[in-house]
This record gives sequence, C-alpha cells and structure tokens, in this order.
Amino acid sequence: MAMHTRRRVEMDTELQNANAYPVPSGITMEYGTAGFRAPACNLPHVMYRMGLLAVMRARYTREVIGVMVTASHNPEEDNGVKLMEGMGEMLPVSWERHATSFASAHLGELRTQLSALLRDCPGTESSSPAQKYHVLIGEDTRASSKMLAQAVSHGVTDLGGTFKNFGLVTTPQLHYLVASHNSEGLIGEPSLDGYYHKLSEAYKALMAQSKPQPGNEGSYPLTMDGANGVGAPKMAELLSYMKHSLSVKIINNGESGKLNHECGADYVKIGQRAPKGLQMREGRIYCSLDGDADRLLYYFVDKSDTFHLVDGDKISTLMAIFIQHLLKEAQLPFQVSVVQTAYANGSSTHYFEETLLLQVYCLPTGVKYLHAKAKECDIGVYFEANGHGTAVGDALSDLLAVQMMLSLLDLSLPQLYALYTDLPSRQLKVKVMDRQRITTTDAERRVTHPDGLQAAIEERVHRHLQARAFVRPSGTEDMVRVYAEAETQESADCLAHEVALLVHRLAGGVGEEPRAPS
Ligand code: 16G
Ligand code: MG
Repeated sequence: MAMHTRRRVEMDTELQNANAYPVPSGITMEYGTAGFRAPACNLPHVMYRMGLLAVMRARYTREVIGVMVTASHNPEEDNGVKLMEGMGEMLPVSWERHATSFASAHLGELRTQLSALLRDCPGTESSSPAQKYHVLIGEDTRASSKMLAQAVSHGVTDLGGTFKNFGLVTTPQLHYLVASHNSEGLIGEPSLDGYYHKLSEAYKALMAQSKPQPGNEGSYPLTMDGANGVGAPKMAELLSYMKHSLSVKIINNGESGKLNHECGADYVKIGQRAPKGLQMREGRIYCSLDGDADRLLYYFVDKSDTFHLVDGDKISTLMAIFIQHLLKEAQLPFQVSVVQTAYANGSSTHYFEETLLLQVYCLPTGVKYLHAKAKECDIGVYFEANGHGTAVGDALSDLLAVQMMLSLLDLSLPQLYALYTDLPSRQLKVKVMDRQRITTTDAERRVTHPDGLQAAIEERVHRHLQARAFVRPSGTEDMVRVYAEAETQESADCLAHEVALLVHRLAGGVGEEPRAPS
C-alpha cells in the first residue's frame, strides 16, 4: 500500500515540463537499430520522453544510463537519440517497445505507461527516497543537439533523476563514460581524460613491440576525414595524448564544411569514392569516420590513381589474422569466428572460410545482433561492411587498432587490400509508401513480403554471374535499401537497378522509377 501511494505521488506531482513537449499530431516513430532518427524539428517530445525512460531504466538496472543525441551519418537537419546500458551496450530489445510507446504518448498515456512500467518491471518499483538515478548525456555537433539534449535533461529531472551533460562527445566516448562510471574505475577513469589516457597508453605500449621495417606502415602518412563531425575535434584531442607516436592529418574538421555532406564514411562507402575535394596521392593512406565517429573505413589510390576501399570486411580480416597470429604464438586453442551481415562482400566470406578456415556467421544488420552472436564465440570478430565494428564501433580506437596491427604484422594497407579481391557491388535506395511492408528472413537475405518479390529478385540474379542481391527496409531512413554484387561492376549496377525497379513496382514505390546508377 505504501508503495502504491508513493508511486501515485511520483506520477501526480512530477512531469512538470511535460506540457512543454507535446506530441505533434501525425507523428509516430519506432525505436530501431539506431534508436530514433527524424528531422530535428520532430524530436523535442521524443527527447523529453527518452529522459524519462532513461531514469526508468536506471531504476531497473540500478546503473548509470547514457543518452546520446545524434543522427550519426544522416544529414545535418536530422537528429536522433539512443540509450546506452550500464556496460555501454545497446538498450535491450525488450525495452525498445517501451521506448516506442513512450515516444508518441500524450501526457495522460505517459502517466499510465510510467505506472505500468513501475508495475510490470520488477525492480523499478522499489526505490529508496535517497537513491538518485543518474543519466549521462552526450551530443554531436548538429545545431539542434544542444536544445534536444536539454529536453532529455528535463525528462530526467522530472522523474527525480540527476544528469551530467558531457556536451560534445563521440557516441563511443559516451559508451565509455557510461561503462567506466558503472565499473567504478575498473575500465578506466570515468572522464574524457581517462578515455584518451587509456587509448593512448595502450597504443604506445603495443607499438613499442613493433620493429619498424623500411617501407612498412609507419612510413605511410595518414589523412583522416572527420565528416565535419565530432570525430575531428576528438581525434585532435586524442593526438595531443599520443605525443609523437602517431601523426594524422585531419580534413573535414567541421570548420567550414557541412556535416556528412559529400564526405564521411557513408559517402565514401556508398559511392566508392574519396570525399569531395580530397586530392589523393599514391603513397599516402586515408580514412573516413562518420558523423558520430562509430564507423571507420580506409582507402588509398594506386599508381594509376585507381581508388581502393578497405572497408569493414577488410578491417575484420586484419583483426582475424592478427588474433590468429597471437593465438598461434601463445599456443592457445581458441576458435576465432567472424560475424558479418548480408552486406559483407562475398569474397570476404569466401576468404574467411576457405583461406583463414574460420567459422563465419551472417546476422541481420545492426550491431546489437552481431555483438550478441560474437559473445557466444570463443573469440568473435565483427564488423559491418560499412565500417561499424566492435561493441560500440569506436572509430578512434579502431583507427589505433588498425595502425597498430598493420605495424605489428608488418603489412601495408595495399597489401591488406590485396589479400582478396572484392566482388563489385552497388547499393541503391528506393522510396516506398510504407517500408515496413517489406519483411525479410534468413538474416535479411530473402524477402517474405510482398508476395512475388523474392522470386522476381532471384530471376534477375540468375541473369548475372557470381551474383547476389537482397533488399531490406532501412532502420535509419525512410527508404528501402537494395544491395547487389556480381562478377563485374556493370553487372552489379545493372542488377541493383533491376531489383530497385522491382521494389518500386511490387512494394508501393513513390515518385519516379529509380534511375540506373551513373
Ligand atoms: C545503425 C546501426 C548500424 C547499421 C545501420 C544500418 C548501430 C549502433 N548502428 O547505424 O549497425 O549498420 O544502422 O542502417 O546498431 P540502415 O538500417 O539505414 O541500413
Ligand atoms: Mg554512426
């Protein structure tokens, strides 16, 4: 009874800021693989509600929870939010539905849902008055992020929680801060200084083991494209801790260009080209981050100025080789497995299975799926082809890891690239009325709805050599994504276009039919 009374009091007297965050009419959103993403103007009410949910989650887990305000590689005008768990993992799938229903709940419904959550989730109801629930907030460089982070903080304080807003941080830095807060220093000091210190000291210690050879990776100067996002200033901060052990030239550092516009990891991967304005030279190596620094891709040009991409598949190849090498040296019997998505290039899967003799798993897109599978393995290496790897995809630590592994294996980036030849591929997007009408199975490799689409895709695939194609609704954009690979670029382009046309015709395409890739 006492408990009941307290709950009522909490629900009735608080939420004093709720009226400032009404739900706009006609807007519903789903908490997807990357949390919520939408045009920033549609998000204040979602942010406020995620502040509330973060406190509820903190009550439930008894841990500090993170809320990151970012829309990663989306355009500057968008924004988004995702919650981070105690050890820096993603919000569990079982709570995603609470996030979805909170996001569009009007005040009355919100009170009901908060009460229901208190009732239904063991742990949330018991709260000693002295117990404070703490939320860490981070923001990317978008103009809207400050205001949206403030909306999160209003949600937190309305439920009696406390917060610390770290301001500008990369998404993985917030993961680190959350995990280090909850581990009471075991992971590292819970501050950005602690993060930089940990990374730079580990890098220096590992690099001290490498014996620089003439012509090895140490002599390839590195240029980093910061996507005009938060990764650029944060890399500059990290470099100040590295002293002379690493030198990186940073471009697209946000001083003049627009976030993710004609630069960044997504632009480079999708277009298989350098960021606009970058004059690449043979003998240098280049890498791109995305807008919140949780993706990393490398690239270079050869003598004939041909562009070559070292994507997430190739980075996981490097990691798998490096770990195999360490296991062999230490004579440890662990099995290394590789976890990929359907976007992994067919040649990479073949190389892992046939040359490195590793077990390969294919999972649906989204780090949470890959991470869960990797945890089941003795040693699980995972990267999405788009450059998103490891538990939080920290592009800064992945960059240090790549530099270190190349150096210790005495391998150059062109040598890594040459280990296997990617099949040419093409990605396209199609706008449809309702992308959720497309459903898939078999780790997104086959369509189950609408009827007839899968058979039609297969019929087109059979017209090409070494071909494969699949479609899936994007979790971050209102689009259906099409992927095709085949023996030649021409063939991959043609197949992708044919499949895009099928989606447009059979799945309720909007506007003009998709054009062939130019
Ligand atoms: C998010 C996911 C990333 C995935 C991408 C797919 C996390 C932390 N991030 O960025 O893993 O590759 O979405 O986007 O899970 P899409 O659904 O629009 O293709
Ligand atoms: Mg990102």
